Amino acid sequence: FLINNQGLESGKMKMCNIRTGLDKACLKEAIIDHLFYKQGCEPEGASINDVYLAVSYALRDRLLHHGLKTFDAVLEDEDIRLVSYLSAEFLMGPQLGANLIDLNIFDEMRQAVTELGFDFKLVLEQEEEPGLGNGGLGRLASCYMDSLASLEIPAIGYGIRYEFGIFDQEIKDGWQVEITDKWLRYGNPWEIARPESSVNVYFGGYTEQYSNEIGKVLRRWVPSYVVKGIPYDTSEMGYKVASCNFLRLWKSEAIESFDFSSFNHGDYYKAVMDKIESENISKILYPNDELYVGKQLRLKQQYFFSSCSLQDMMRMHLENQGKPQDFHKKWAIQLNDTHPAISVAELMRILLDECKLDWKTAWETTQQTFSYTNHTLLPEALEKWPLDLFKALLPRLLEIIYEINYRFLEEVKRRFPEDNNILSRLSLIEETGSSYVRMANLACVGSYAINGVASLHTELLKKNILNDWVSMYPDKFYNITNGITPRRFVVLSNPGLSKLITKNIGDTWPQYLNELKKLEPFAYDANFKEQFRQVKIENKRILSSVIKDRIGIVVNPSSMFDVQVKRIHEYKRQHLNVLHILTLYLRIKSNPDIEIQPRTFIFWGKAAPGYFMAKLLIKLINSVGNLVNNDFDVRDRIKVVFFPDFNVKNAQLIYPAADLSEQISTSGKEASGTGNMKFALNGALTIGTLDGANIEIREEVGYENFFLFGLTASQVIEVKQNNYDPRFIYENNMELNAVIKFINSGILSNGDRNLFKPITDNLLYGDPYLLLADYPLYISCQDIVAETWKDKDKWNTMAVLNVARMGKFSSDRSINDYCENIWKVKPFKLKIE
Ligand code: OAK
Repeated sequence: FLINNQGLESGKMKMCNIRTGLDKACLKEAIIDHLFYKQGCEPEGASINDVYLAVSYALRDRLLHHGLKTFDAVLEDEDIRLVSYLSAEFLMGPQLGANLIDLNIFDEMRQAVTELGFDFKLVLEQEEEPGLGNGGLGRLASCYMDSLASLEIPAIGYGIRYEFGIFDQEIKDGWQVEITDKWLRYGNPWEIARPESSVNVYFGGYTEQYSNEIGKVLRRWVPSYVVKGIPYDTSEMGYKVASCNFLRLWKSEAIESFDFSSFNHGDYYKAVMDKIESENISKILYPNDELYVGKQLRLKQQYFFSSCSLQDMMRMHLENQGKPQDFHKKWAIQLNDTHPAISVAELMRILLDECKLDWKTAWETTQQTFSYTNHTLLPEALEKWPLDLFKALLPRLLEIIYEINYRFLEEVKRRFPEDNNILSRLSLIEETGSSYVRMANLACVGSYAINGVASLHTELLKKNILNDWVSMYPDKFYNITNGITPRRFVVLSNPGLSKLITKNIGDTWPQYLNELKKLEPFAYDANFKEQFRQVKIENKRILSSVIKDRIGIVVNPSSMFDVQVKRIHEYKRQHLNVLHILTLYLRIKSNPDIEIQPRTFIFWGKAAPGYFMAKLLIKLINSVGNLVNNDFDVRDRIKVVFFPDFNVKNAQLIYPAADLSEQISTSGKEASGTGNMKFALNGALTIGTLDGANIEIREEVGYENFFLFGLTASQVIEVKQNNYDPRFIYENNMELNAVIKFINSGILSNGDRNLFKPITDNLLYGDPYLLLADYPLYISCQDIVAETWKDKDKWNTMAVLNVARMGKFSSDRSINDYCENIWKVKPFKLKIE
């Protein structure tokens, strides 16, 4: 089949391939065909959803050709090692636009749809995105899938096909309300179910000893129930290349639609309950971001998708005449945090119990298969499963973990005969009163490589939570700084900027993001800067009109858009931003004619449903908005907007429209951040602490093009060790004092002086995230921001330099790092004749 962009040559009749043709005429035919045969309607009677589905099916046909060819070739070739990215979350975002960009037929499709009489923008908006992730970790997984495909690295992403993804957020009376995310309700045209590749996953029961044919004593698992995993595949096309990977997500089902034995015995209820219990496993994504909640269902989810995925990989490997002990030569498995870490024990189970390898061989194979990425420095995010729960659910796995632990601790003893404490710290089992299985330890012992996601993060991991592992395995550690895909986060979401860049430096920058360096001279070119400014203002107008339509607040597109979008979390310090807003507000109140640079403060983000403080913070932001936006004295100079429902679709609107990016976490808490990269790449300037990838962004864009404030990670530790007293700061800083008192004055809360006390008390008595320590530095830095904003020419120069110097943060660079240093895999260039 053909992969080209040739339109019909005028005057010549050319048959078009309705499944693969990429020109406008073929696309039109394909859409009409799908409208008729899939949706059962003629174009005249089609709803916008019919059109969206028909367009998507037409596109899926084209992707499938690439995908099937790729995997036919790579599975058979014994020299090719594939990457398997195991992740409990993939925050994919809308598929249609991204796939059109990858296939390089965005304009052709737009014309085809328009000529058929439909509104292309509405068609794009029709898509309900799969929100199968919470935030950073899940979105990173999807950026990496995009880069793997674009770099032609054969790969499969494995995860869970949650029926309900991350909740939709509504705001009622200033409070967050969670609504079930029914993303599948109108069908998902991108996936293909493959029931013939289903696998069984076992749970419960007990283990026992038995003798095999030659009298060897072995152990086996006698489980008490079984669940079926059905794979659903979504193509993951590379940008302007022929090869195509896929994402394989597992849905859980009961093994029989009815338990007939219970049914025949009259236990109808139990029969139906078993079915429901099995299907519950892939029902819902846990909405907690960096907060571990030890729920049994969550452990079931983790084991379910790990086991399904490993069985699937092993099946493909054996079908292609691979030997079990060579599994690692075919598959490099990346563990996206500890959620799939149970895979280490599961691969051992498969190699020992099913493939009948001896322990030593099985362990060598396992240890050469896995690598592990850590994504957090928060102790409360570290997963450890209560031993009893683990044993009841996965008795054979626990037995294997005990054996791994026994052998490992023997090795530790040999290495550190003098040090008794190191044994208990490195043990896979925690025994502090209650006993737990430590998932990070399992991941560390079972992997040949361990990495953090930004330089500072890796350093802190090595210094603190994984320090003993460094003593044990110094060569296992790597840093791989995160990245983002420029295809989705510039080409698709910021067409104005993309065109401007392409016009000046050519069109290869989305593949080779370092080429943006060629923009540097334009930072001093008045003509270019004027066009750059126009692109930004147009993006701000678009966002302003969306804000007006959705929440009814009118904002001024020429004010500075000061944006903080990310999960709501105390360590991310949305409340520090609020303290600044109230500082400005009180300055205005005490002198209404004071000069204030007009600013629109935009917040966007979800709070975990059980996280009280985060939810109260949302209420605080909305209360401040209510006050400030309607205060006569403010005269629209500052506006505060809390935009509900942060997801990828909305994110694509916001990054291109931001002037100032708030990256203000307490130093040493944010592992990397990736929103910081999306903003800077779209020409926003950053106000930020020396935390996560901010440090590297600042190094790249230049210190003079970054607004830095705050304590460093080591100062944070020092301050805490030296009896930090937030009240002292409160009592000695007049502006801060007034702001805190104002929050509790009742003015923000209909006279209720207690509503926000949990927030202010937390700041005054403890302040674990050091907001008050950083407050004076933050406020002076914000004053510098405002001063700089006055000089628009200077601001634009800084913004252009930010764009020009962000090449390092392409996820292609991150994936190349993984390929070269960790996975040792090479591209496979699919040729399509
Ligand atoms: C979520 C659950 C458990 C552990 C970590 C996370 C998570 O989302 N971490 C985030 O990962 C991103 C991708 O590496 C980082 O950019 C964020 O800093 C980190 O908070």
